[in-house]
Formats: sequence, C-alpha cells, structure tokens
Amino acid sequence: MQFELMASMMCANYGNLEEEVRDLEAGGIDSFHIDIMDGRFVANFAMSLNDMRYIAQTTSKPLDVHLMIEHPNNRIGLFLKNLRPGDTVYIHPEAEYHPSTTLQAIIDAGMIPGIAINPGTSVETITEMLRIVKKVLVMSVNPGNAGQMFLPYVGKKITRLLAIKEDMDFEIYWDGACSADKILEYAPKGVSGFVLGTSLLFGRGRPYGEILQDIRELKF
Ligand code: S6P
Ligand code: MG
Repeated sequence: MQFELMASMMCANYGNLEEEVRDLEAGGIDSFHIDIMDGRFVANFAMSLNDMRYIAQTTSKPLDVHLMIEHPNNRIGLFLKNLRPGDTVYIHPEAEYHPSTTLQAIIDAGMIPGIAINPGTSVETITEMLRIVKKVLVMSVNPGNAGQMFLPYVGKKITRLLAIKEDMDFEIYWDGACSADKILEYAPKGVSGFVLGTSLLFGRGRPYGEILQDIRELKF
C-alpha cells in the first residue's frame, strides 16, 4: 500500500533538532511537517520561520509547511523565498479574505499549493479552491496543539472528499491524532499521507526507524 508519512516537527526534541532530522531521515520519513503558528489564528506559537529555514537547510527531503497564521498573503513571500520547488505550502482558507490570491502566489513560486481545513469547515465552502490546489490537509483535531483527541465527525468529510478527488485532481492528507488504526482504515480508501505526531511517532521511547518500519508493514 502506497502512502506518505510526514513527521510533525513541533513534536520533535529541540534539544538537538539536527539529530532529530537525521534520525527521521535515516528511519525513512517521507517529508517534514512544519507547523507555523502566530498566536492569533490559533492560540499557540509552535514553529517559526527560522525553524523552517533551519530544517530546509538540513534535509533534502520535502517540507510540508502548514501555515496557521492570519492573512498569510501578508507574509507568504518570507516563507516562499526559503523553500525549494517540490515543497508544499498549506494555508487555511478560514484565515484569508482572498485565499485564491495566496494560493496563486504559492503556485507562481513553484511550490505545491495546499489548503488545510479545520474540523468545522465544510466541503461546500472550499469547493472552488479544490480546482487549484494539489493537496487538502484535513484537520482531524482543532488546529493549535499536538496530543489532542481525534474528532470522529471529520470522517464523513473525508468520505465526501474521497468521492471527488479524482475528478477535481487533488490529494487528501490527514493531520491530527493519527494512529495506526487510522492509517489502516483510511490509506486503502485513498488518503495519500498522514502527519505523525505524539500519537504514533514522537516520545514513544522507540527508535523512529523501527516505528516507521512497523507502519510500512501494517497488514491491510
Ligand atoms: C496541530 C498541528 C498538527 C500536530 C499533529 C500532532 O495544530 O497542525 O500537525 O502537530 O497533529 O500529532 P498528534 O498525534 O500529537 O495529534
Ligand atoms: Mg499541522
């Protein structure tokens, strides 16, 4: 079964970020998920522009940048100029008056455009944007913190997105409380990738390579 695994770097040990990046890379992670917060769109500050830049310089693996900031269009250039073609940038449409303008800036810079959608955001309100984005990051917890409970009502929205993803040409990714049972259920249905945080990857007392291998060897 083909699916991507992304490491949620806000959950990493900042005592030695470089070692964390190297261990995850050696363990076979597909990309690094970077949660940028502004304390306004969400009531937390997680990673910063400097953290993102440092990880971009430390790995050749793709970055998966999740902007949880108000009006990302005001600051999008700061992020784009520190990324590489093939990196993904997700904005929250809930945080922008004209999200399609911001998405166009991401496309023009050669990055992969994505939207991250809150648990309470409906498919109807994002339908037109689905025509221009390549990825939809479905939040299965409210944005802002790691270590939260999965919100089961999000499952129905994923089912609806799965039904239209081929026609509208986008991929679906999962962010929040991702456990092995979620991968077992949703990878076969067509969810392309999963952000791994405290539920499955970090703080488990086991080497990342072992955990990632166990996930790759899940019996579908
Ligand atoms: C939350 C953020 C996520 C978390 C991730 C943590 O605002 O977007 O990327 O870091 O969900 O995973 P877990 O398993 O601790 O929920
Ligand atoms: Mg995230």
